[in-house]
Amino acid sequence: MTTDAKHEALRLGPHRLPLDRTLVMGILNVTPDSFSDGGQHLDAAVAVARARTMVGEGADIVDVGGESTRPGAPPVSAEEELRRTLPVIEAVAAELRVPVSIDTTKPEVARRCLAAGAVMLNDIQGLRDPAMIGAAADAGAAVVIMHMKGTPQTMVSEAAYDDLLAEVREFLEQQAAAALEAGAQSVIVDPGLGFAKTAEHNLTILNHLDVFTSLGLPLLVGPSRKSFIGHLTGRPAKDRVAGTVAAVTASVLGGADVVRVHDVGVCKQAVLVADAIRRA
Ligand code: HH2
Repeated sequence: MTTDAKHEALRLGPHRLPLDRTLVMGILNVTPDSFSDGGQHLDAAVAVARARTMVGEGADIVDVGGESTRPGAPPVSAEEELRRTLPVIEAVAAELRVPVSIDTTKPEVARRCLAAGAVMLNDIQGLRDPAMIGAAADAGAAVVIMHMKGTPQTMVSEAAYDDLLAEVREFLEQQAAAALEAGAQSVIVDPGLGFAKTAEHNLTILNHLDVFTSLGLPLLVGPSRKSFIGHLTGRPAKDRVAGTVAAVTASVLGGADVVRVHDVGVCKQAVLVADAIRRA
């Protein structure tokens, strides 16, 4: 893959999002046990209302997830994940003008959600399952390739690297090449803050985002409310908004094209300012 390929816009099904500014992806967890907002949007009507609010606050993409990926989270069946996410995806895609993303590692969930109106596949396993590449390519969807090692059950013990930045970059480069070859529409890479990473690893990544922008692909960064912010501030997950704003600002200044956040309103403000500084 070339390291200086141009990416002027994300193509997500019928949507085209120009990348002349940093985009905000709003997180919509339809789960009982997500680490910071579990149980808040389990009811489909509540979830759709939350999506409406996020779009009103400036979300460019809504990312729907039906399985928590926090360390040690119990796996959920495809059936249960679909029961949680499908009605929300159908309703949000029908009502709101923004592209909808499905955050899943399961090909069956990916295929059904992409058929129901999602136009982006966000895979925290980085398309390690080849069937995920097929699901995205067949649907003409965009994909987010995130780096992690192991699974949410094992990842804490796998947070060890000989060369963190080089290893994460190499994984993203390989997986992106496979996805592009298979015909995925837009391919976005994400170093996976908090996934098989210590607090120090996350800070190193945030301070060296140029290692990933040099891949020449759109870059997504997801620091929102994560434990490295708690590690630095001593604050619980629900009280990490200011720390998240700092990490979002660093992400934008470091070259992120998309930031994935829970607190869309405040983060949008930070993105608008940081983005203007970056491009001044
Ligand atoms: N982080 C989480 C989930 N999905 N996807 C991408 N691409 N990047 C991320 O950093 C990322 C992600 C974890 O956050 P959250 O969805 O709030 O928590 P949970 O997995 O507990 O639902």
